[in-house]
Amino acid sequence: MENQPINKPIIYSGIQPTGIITIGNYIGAISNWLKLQDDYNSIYGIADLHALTVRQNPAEFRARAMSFFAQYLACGLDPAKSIIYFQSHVKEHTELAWILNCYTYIGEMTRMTQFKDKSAKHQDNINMGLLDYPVLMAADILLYQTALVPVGADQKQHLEIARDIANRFNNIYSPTFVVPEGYIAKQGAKIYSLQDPTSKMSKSDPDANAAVSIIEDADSIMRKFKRAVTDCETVVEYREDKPGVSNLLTIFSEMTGRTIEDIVNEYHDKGYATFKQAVGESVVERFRPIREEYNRLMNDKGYLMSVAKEGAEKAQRIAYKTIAKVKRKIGLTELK
Ligand code: AQP
Repeated sequence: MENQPINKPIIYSGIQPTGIITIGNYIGAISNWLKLQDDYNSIYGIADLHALTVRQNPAEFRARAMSFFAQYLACGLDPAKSIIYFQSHVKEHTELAWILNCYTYIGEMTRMTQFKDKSAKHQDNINMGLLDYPVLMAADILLYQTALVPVGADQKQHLEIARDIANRFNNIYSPTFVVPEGYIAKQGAKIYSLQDPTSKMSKSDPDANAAVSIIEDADSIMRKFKRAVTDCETVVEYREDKPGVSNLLTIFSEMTGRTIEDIVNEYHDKGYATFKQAVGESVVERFRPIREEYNRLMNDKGYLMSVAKEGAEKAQRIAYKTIAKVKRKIGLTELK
């Protein structure tokens, strides 16, 4: 990234190290990161601080964060082109989040859909972090003067809040933050659960058949696609009243680069069993090299740590400039 022209706009995105990285995360987020990493100065974080909003087993959490980091690299994120790092390694995230808290209203946070959903799911642990999640996300984005945030459709509301906070701060003081735009792809922005095709594929779904990991073994992938919920018709068509089949068509199209129309033409009357088999195979083939590279990388923890260290150092150099500017603007005393 340091070799790239500094005037390239900045991209920021991340995934929380919870559950598994699903094919939904890949299609909705990571595949776009890969497309964009040549044209932008990209920064991709493991959002480990965000993951603390839900109780984690420390040993499993540490292992999962490293596994996610290896999966980022195995997918093709390139440390020579992009900054790839752990959010918790750059202390400016929490520093800016605290400051931005003072420019965010409680009512804005309590109306967030994700807060409502997660509060319902974790009723025994509705902590301040869960409420504050979007402010930390705003801090992640604004810290790097991000122009573009490639995310899935479910993050649109959080992105809007980040824009509101940036505008509010800029209006009170003077232009300080770049106001970020979202990048939400037209197709694949929301991949649905294989068991309930009206709700999104979630990486912490307690039903193991609902989501597929990008490093899952071939047999398990095939089994899940064979069991995918469809409907009681037999025709393969992309229609609103056929959410299961439509979801499988989107996945198939994303895996192969073929248009949905082309796939429908081929599978329209072939029956669901043949269709599901083909979708499963396309997923297995697409992720086979990623899984192999992931296994190789996980045997080289020294390399993974060196990439993480370099990423954190580069990220911090940018973050430090923003936080210094913010502190100056709001009137905190500088140590000279
Ligand atoms: N189903 C999806 N389709 C398309 N994009 C998706 N994203 C998430 N799910 C889909 C995008 O992936 C990025 C990371 O999001 P996240 O870390 O919030 O993961 P998640 O899968 O959305 O997490 P869950 O399901 O809420 O589980 P927990 O609670 O464990 O984190 C984002 O860009 C998101 O839009």
